[in-house]
Amino acid sequence: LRRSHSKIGVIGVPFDKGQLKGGVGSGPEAFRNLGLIEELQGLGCDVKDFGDVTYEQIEGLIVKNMTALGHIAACQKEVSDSVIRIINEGRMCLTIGGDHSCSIGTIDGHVKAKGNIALLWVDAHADLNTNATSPTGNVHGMPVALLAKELSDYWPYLPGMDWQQPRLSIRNIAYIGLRDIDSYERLVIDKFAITAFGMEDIERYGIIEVTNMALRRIDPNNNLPLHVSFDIDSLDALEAPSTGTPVRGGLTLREGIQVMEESYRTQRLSAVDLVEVNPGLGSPTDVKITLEAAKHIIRAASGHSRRGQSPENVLDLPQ
Ligand code: Z70
Ligand code: MN
Ligand code: MN
Repeated sequence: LRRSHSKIGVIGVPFDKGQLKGGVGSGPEAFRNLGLIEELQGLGCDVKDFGDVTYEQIEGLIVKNMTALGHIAACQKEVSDSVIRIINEGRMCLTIGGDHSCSIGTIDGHVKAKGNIALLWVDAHADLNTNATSPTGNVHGMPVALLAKELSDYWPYLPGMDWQQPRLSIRNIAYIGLRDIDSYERLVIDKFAITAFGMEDIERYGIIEVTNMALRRIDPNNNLPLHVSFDIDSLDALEAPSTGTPVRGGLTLREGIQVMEESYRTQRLSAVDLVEVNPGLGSPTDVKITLEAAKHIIRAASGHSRRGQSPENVLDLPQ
């Protein structure tokens, strides 16, 4: 019944300043070299490549325990503007990172274009630190805290970030795949009762049930545009080794695909981020495995079904 004729707009965000390891900025190039755009077109999608986001850093933005804010502020503003443009063209926005600070921009743009949205954050990490709780000062560990309305009082004024306001309620955010959570992140999850499914919940209920429980919680009326922010380190380190902070005991690729298939089934999947693939880490085989895993996730997000698909407008095989 469903055909993979998604209208998709792709942006690359070759951004690595949200954490300290080089290489994650070459994610977009690696996916393009792998033929990602052509592959999605081959699935029957109407794909428009909006190219890679560029920016000029703002000098002199200093905030305590927040590394490279001048890069974050400038780049994520551009990302947000690109996402608005793509969504307003009626396309699902696929963002290829880059580290996870890219989602500051993608979610900001998505909310500005569509109003309220539901957000699935698929990650080993909660990315829920403020600059006051972060053990590292790395902004890729902070995007959810920047986006959440309930946490706005816990931030100082952030110069350069006036375009970015906390626009999402915690009620519309759910986690899947958590297994490496800082102590203050745990406190915030408990204090605000954030919907958070860790690996133990996936063990108990299975990934399909977990995904649907998460979707029901963040969008009880089944009417919100859905944003899936997929950190490749949600997958087990054996499935996706080329990432900055691999964590064992994670999702299988099959479970990751299933999250995306269930998300696509809502018919409201409106934006997807695929972040934290670092082609500079690990052996060539590690890189290949990681890129291929990510490609399967993206294919599922684009409507590809593992059941396969018979040819269009054809009822019989040729004689
Ligand atoms: C830690 C922090 C993080 C990804 C590591 C780590 C966050 N909680 N996110 N790798 N993708 O620095 O805040
Ligand atoms: Mn992350
Ligand atoms: Mn992560």
